[in-house]
Amino acid sequence: MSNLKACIFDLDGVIVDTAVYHYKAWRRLANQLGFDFTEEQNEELKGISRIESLKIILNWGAVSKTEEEMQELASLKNTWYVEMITKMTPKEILPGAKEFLELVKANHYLTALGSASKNSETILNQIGLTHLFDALVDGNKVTKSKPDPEVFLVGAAELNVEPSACVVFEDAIAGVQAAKAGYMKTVGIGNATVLKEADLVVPGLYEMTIEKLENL
Ligand code: B16
Ligand code: MG
Repeated sequence: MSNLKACIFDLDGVIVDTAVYHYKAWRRLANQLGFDFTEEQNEELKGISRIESLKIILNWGAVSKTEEEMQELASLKNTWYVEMITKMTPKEILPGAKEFLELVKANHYLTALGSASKNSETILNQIGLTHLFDALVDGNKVTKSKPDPEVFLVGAAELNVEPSACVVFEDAIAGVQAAKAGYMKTVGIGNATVLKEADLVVPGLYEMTIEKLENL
């Protein structure tokens, strides 16, 4: 018998793919500053907070800005990003995500969101999944970025569950490391070679079952 009581889900890359919108908005900003970056580079920004992402991008363009200018640029990018995510629909839920959330809830597991995004509530409302979460923890509630475990530890605390009774679903290396640092089980969503530190890797939540969960 497994002692797992709760499932904590990352948002971008696990429930929805907002990376495409982040990329469009960051690229628009970079272009305005006179440089460009590739979709491959964009991979490095997954799971990284808004301001940390901006610092990495400015570094790619060899552009230097003051703290105040960086806050303005991050906020400009966010305006463009929000314009796109407020048009999202339930059709954008990744395959199997809604079904797996419903399955774990039907099997009496608690659920939490553990995302770096400050826009997670907007996204969950747009795709109609808010009701499937017992706790929502995102970039508005924590100060330390993944791979720090804070976002997941706050999730466990809000659910009133020991970290060792939680499993985290993550698509980013930094997210898997954060879960490990919090002494939680981890299921990597994506490529097994990239996410080799996870206890189990599946290509998407459509491949997850209660049996796999109990065998972790
Ligand atoms: P925001 P996750 C992360 O979401 C994204 O992967 C990352 O690219 C983004 O910079 C971060 O959220 C912050 O997002 O600008 O909306 O606050 O994967 O942790 O759900
Ligand atoms: Mg992610």
